[in-house]
Amino acid sequence: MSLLQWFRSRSGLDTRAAKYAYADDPVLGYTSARKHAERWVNSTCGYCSVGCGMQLGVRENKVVSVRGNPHHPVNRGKLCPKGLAEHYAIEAEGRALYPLLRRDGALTRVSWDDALSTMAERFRAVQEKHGPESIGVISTGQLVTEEFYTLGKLVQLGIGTRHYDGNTTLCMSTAVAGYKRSFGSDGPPGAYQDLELADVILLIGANIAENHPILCTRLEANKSKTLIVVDPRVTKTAMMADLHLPIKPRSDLALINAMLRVIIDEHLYNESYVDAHTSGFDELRSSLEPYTLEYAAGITGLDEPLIRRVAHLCAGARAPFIGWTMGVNHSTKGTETVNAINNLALLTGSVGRAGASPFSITGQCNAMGTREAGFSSSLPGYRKFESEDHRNELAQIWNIDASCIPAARGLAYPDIIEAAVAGRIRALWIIGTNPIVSFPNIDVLRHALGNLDFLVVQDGFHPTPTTELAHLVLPAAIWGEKEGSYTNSERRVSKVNKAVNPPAEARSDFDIFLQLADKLGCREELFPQWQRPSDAFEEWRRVSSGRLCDYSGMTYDAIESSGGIQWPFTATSPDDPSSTRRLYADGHFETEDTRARLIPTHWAPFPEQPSSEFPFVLNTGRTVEHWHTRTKTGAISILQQLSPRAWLEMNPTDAVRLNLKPHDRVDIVSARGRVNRVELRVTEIIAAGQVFLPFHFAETNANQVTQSAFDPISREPNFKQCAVRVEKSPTAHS
Ligand SMILES: Nc1nc2c(c(=O)[nH]1)N[C@H]1C(S)=C(S)[C@@H](COP(=O)(O)OP(=O)(O)OC[C@H]3O[C@@H](n4cnc5c(=O)[nH]c(N)nc54)[C@H](O)[C@@H]3O)O[C@H]1N2
Ligand SMILES: Nc1nc2c(c(=O)[nH]1)N[C@H]1C(S)=C(S)[C@@H](COP(=O)(O)OP(=O)(O)OC[C@H]3O[C@@H](n4cnc5c(=O)[nH]c(N)nc54)[C@H](O)[C@@H]3O)O[C@H]1N2
Ligand code: SF4
Ligand SMILES: [Mo]
Repeated sequence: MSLLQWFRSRSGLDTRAAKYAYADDPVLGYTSARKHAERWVNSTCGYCSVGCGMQLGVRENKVVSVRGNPHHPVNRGKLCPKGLAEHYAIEAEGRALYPLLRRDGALTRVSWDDALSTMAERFRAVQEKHGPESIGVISTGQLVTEEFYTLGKLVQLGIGTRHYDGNTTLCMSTAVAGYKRSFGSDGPPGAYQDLELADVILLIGANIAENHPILCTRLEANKSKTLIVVDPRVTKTAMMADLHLPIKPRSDLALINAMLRVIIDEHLYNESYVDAHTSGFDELRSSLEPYTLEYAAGITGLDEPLIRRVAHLCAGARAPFIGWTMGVNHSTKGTETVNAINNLALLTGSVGRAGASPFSITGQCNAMGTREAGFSSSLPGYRKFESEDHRNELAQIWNIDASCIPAARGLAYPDIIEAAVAGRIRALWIIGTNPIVSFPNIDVLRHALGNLDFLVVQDGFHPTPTTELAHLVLPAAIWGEKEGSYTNSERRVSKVNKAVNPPAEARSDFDIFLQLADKLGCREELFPQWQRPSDAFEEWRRVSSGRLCDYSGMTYDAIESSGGIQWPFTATSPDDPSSTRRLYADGHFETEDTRARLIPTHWAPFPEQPSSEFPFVLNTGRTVEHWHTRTKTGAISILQQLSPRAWLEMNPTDAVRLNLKPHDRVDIVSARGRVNRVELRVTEIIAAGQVFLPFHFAETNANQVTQSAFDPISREPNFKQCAVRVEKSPTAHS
């Protein structure tokens, strides 16, 4: 489908009318000869983790169009609306063009040399005064793997602080923690093909129709599946389901535990698999004692026979696929819920078989890359900080003393922010994330950033709500302007290529990292003779060799020619590079005894229950047209026109009670703050007692009201529930 056809399907205009209506539009003015490409550059989409292969059409050093790569194994030529419009981000207004240093209160243009010398001097001065660990670094899931690998070494070994984390802790850290506890290592075991091969697909808190649209086409292709969607809202994905379970917020753990109990009590589990490949069955069984159908029905709001039916469907399936995303991860009970999902997969012997997998659908284009290579929550190659052997291995490859490598991970993202509030973190470097929109309970973050001696923000756009607060802004090249690789949700490594030069003085993150290393005097030791991302890739291949995420058999050429290669892929991997690979197919896991762990988990009510003062549960999330904090999609006119402002979904019964009408402007108020003048949508998509607000819009920022509550294991925020009231906005301003 072309972007124009897609727009027509949303706008109700026929193609000719749409073309006419937008003939003068700089984005939709399609027929212009300027849009005919002179050459096409293969690359991978830079938005979501599906990892679609695409080709960028270049004319006169501008990217004038994009199209799906018909030979790419992920998307076979298809792209979603964001992908189809991605090239507009490159030329969008608001790109960061020059390094800017705050002088007398104002951000002032400086040379790169000045910018990076100042950064190195200020960081060293802060460290001298307050200790080496008074520096924090927060990165992203949106750089290329080569950049993550370089940044990790630079931060941990060059700057010398452990307090390094990323926006992935707002996103995937729960899945990571859950996989590590159950299977002994991070790494989603399955493959996208499983969506086509499964006979039962259970999606929990994952709205893939909006957020992973091209993955959704695989669901549609599978005509013989039973699709079960667990989501408190009737999302577009729920509308596709055979069974939608409109579960009460954060009651998933009670649902899954009751299913596990049915499966054990009725002896529906795969006894030989459990005996041969798991540990902890007896403890799991006794922990499930309270989870009768009656108890779970009371907590979840679902009927007892329905819960039993879903348990039978999963246990009786030939190949059950269990996928989840933020409806699970964004919770103080997130890690435990992931463990319960893994328990379900293990009891039915459904890990790493064709069609069967407990599969965390990741979010950002390269959240996986930072997990593999990043050196923040693990040592590179999923190695453990605590393991002396692992530290020794790395020290040998890097030719450094093992004592330089930290033996415990540093603070996680929310704890770095708390340390900044407390004055223990004095300088912060933020790369490729926009926390003033995306971090929960934003006033705490504002306070933290206001406390710092020095704040560096490295972004492709300026001004953003976060760059505006910086002492130093470093302008970065973005997707389309740099080279490297991304890993998608199914562990497929795909090539990212440069089509055009970055604007003005913007530089790739890779170049910025190496030049800062120069200023810090550690370039030769850490990055000997490195010039290009391929130098980092070559070292990373060696570092990953022998690990679960083994890249040793990959080369840039092989990745390019096959469209993408799933790890593990060694030099002796016998099969075709583009073929499908799964983890743990032999039932051997990454634990010490090779058995997967069945882990007891316990449901508890979510923090901040509704009260008479704040009677609604606020749910927050996404829409298909926008990407996160909208630095990119907000500047793309077609996407912005389709979804120009935030809205609040409210059930008709609540709207009647509050005397509110569709399109009224409402304020959303929590114990922490207020979001003003959001358009009301009265809709049965949302259940009574709950409201939903997208978090994309800085001007009506959902995180003004969300809470500082974090999963004790993964440190991920509880973004999906907090207590609010809804008031009609004062008419004086309308
Ligand atoms: N268009 C678009 N696509 C994106 C992104 C984007 O910004 N825009 N971002 C990417 C990223 S980084 C991510 S992480 C993914 C996120 O992808 P998703 O996780 O699909 O996105 P969300 O809308 O945050 O949340 C998913 C669903 O969780 C449900 N939910 C809320 N509370 C509960 C609960 O208690 N239980 C259950 N079972 N469900 C609940 C919500 O109602 C929502 O429908 O999307 C990726 N793709
Ligand atoms: N209430 C609520 N809050 C949420 C969520 C929710 O569901 N509800 N979801 C959470 C989740 S899952 C996520 S992943 C986060 C996302 O939150 P953020 O990471 O803050 O969102 P982005 O808008 O993707 O920010 C990426 C930034 O990097 C810049 N950028 C893009 N490409 C490059 C590059 O190549 N180099 C550099 N240096 N910069 C670049 C962009 O301009 C942008 O400013 O939000 C979280 N916050
Ligand atoms: S589904 Fe994701 S990766 Fe594919 S085109 Fe859309 S945003 Fe890009
Ligand atoms: Mo995310």
